Amino acid sequence: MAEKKGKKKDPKEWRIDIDAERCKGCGFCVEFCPQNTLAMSDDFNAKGYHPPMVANPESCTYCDLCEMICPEFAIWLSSDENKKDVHIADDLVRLDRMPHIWCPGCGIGTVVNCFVKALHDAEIDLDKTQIVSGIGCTGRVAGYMDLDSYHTTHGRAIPFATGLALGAPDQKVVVISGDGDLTAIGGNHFFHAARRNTDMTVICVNNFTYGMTGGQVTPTAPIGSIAITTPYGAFDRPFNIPFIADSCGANYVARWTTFHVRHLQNAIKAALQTKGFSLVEVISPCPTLYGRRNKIGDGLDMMKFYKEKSVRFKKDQHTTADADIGFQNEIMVGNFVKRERPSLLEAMNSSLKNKLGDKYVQWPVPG
Ligand SMILES: Cc1ncc(C[n+]2csc(CCOP(=O)(O)OP(=O)(O)O)c2C)c(N)n1
Ligand code: SF4
Ligand code: SF4
Ligand SMILES: [Mg+2]
Repeated sequence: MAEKKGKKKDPKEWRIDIDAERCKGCGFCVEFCPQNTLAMSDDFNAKGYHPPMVANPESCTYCDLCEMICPEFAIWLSSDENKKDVHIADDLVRLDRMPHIWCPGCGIGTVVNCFVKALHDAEIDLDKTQIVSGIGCTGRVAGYMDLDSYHTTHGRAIPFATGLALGAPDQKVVVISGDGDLTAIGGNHFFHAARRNTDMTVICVNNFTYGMTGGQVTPTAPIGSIAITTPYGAFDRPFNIPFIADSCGANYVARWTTFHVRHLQNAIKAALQTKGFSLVEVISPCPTLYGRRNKIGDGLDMMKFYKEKSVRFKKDQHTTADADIGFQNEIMVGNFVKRERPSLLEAMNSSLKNKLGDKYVQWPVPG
């Protein structure tokens, strides 16, 4: 049974388990533990990283933030009494395929944790949930999920998902892919899925770069960003993804960073529970190709940067047009839009019913 939020768990029952060999030493768990329970150990694992250790067990409130933030699925809370002795991602992620391909300090694994938690929270039928990715480092997510999943072609995750959403409206369709995949080669599909309000949740992992192919500039890279293709700094106006989704009429739009694991989990849950098109953008570190070149630093430095630079969206003061991201500048985060525009199938049904009357057989719409 799920623990109540904020309720301190009994330390006699709970403990922190660490798979030291899975750890890539990013330091997220140690840095962001609100109780300073963890410390990096002096030991090395077989890969040469320092894993964390439980330095101060009495201080732990068993909040599970370390479990959520660890991109390697290497630390989790266990309890014999509550029959929990596995990682939160154990039932939906193929942990037998770990270590994954993502670099130390990459945020994609953290997004997967938030996604898994949200899938459980949303209480959707996981046997009727379809995960679609394009190509890229983020595109690998589909292959690591232990659900019906599709690793499609670059830029074509949304059209593939559109086919699923129209042909099998009883399924919950989720796209998880990168900023290059969804807004460069796949940008056209993104606009139209949002405009038509096609029933799908899109999670866009925005690391401002083409990670998988060596760090070329993407349409979201802030002006001034150094990439292998913009050695003197990007000069094209970048896309503001929430603004685009909002302008196209998406029913749900949010942006968080990988530092904001709880907000991200809740935003993905809300997106999954929204009919029509929902979009969650996640600003996520690519330390290897963006952080290093742009002198922000490693994954941990990038997470601290997000913590320091994030500003909250306020409905009475801001619109999504204010959510542009400037180079090394503030990042506006929040749940920006919730509206109830008819979905594509609802609009089609009502339009054709209107014209054709009883001759028209209603297409099933997601319940
Ligand atoms: C049609 C096509 N064009 C180009 C590529 C090469 N390619 C593979 S992944 C990728 C970019 C990935 O960037 P993004 O979607 O941002 O994902 P990330 O790796 O950053 O997570 C590119 C250009 C390809 N596989 N197919
Ligand atoms: S967050 Fe995970 S990978 Fe990073 S130091 Fe902690 S256990 Fe290791
Ligand atoms: S290249 Fe960047 S996006 Fe790809 S796994 Fe490494 S850190 Fe992550
Ligand atoms: Mg990218």
